[in-house]
Amino acid sequence: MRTTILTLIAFMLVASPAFAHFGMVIPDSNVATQKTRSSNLELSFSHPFEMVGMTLEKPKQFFAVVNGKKTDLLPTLSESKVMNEKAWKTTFRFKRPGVYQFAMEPTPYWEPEEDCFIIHYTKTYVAAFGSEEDWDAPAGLPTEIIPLTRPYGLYAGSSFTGQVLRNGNPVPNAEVEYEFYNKEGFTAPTEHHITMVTKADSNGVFTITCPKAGWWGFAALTTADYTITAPSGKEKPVELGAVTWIKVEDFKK
Ligand SMILES: [Cu+2]
Repeated sequence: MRTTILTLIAFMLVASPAFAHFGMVIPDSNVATQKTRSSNLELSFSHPFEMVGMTLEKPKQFFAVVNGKKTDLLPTLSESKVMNEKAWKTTFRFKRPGVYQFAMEPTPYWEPEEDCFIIHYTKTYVAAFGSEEDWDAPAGLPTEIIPLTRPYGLYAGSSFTGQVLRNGNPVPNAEVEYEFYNKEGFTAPTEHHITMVTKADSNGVFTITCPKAGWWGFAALTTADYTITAPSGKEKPVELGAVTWIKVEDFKK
């Protein structure tokens, strides 16, 4: 009896961090104004609702795209901690108006529990100095979500519609996992409320409603058409994530 309970507890300890992980690129604000001309960005690989961190090795790429121009920000990253695990940070100073996309390509993450590698191409948006330009432009990632809803200036309770692309083509029936960045420590009513799931239609288009003010992450998951050699020497599949983070806000008085 005791052994059974201990086994069960051990299983739960192992199993509990198995909820979805998300690449995360989170700025301290998704709007830059003349008053706040810069933004601090945090890059991590985490379980955002449970606030459990994982290790993010130095990304392969990290860049800003605005008005079709790409700026390499990899050299500006310095190591930091998010949720007690290795993460990265930088400060970006906005010089001209535009909708800036910040995009990260992490190094492949070997996940023994899922017997696969994970690569989450992760991006977010900062609108600088009132810009409304090109918020639906691709960042140029191998897989990404193209917003059909402007991805900033949203209220809590708004819905967000996006299209999942892979190599520039829509991904029919793509599975999209989504989670809330649970900084205030809310408790999920059931385990199903930690990671929620929706499916895209035949054009790769999905809609998700964000019921609470804060950051929401959407991860459209597909399997790569290539494999990577695992530490065991065996070839293993690669989960690709097209991850987008948006912020929704409460009304203010
Ligand atoms: Cu994980």
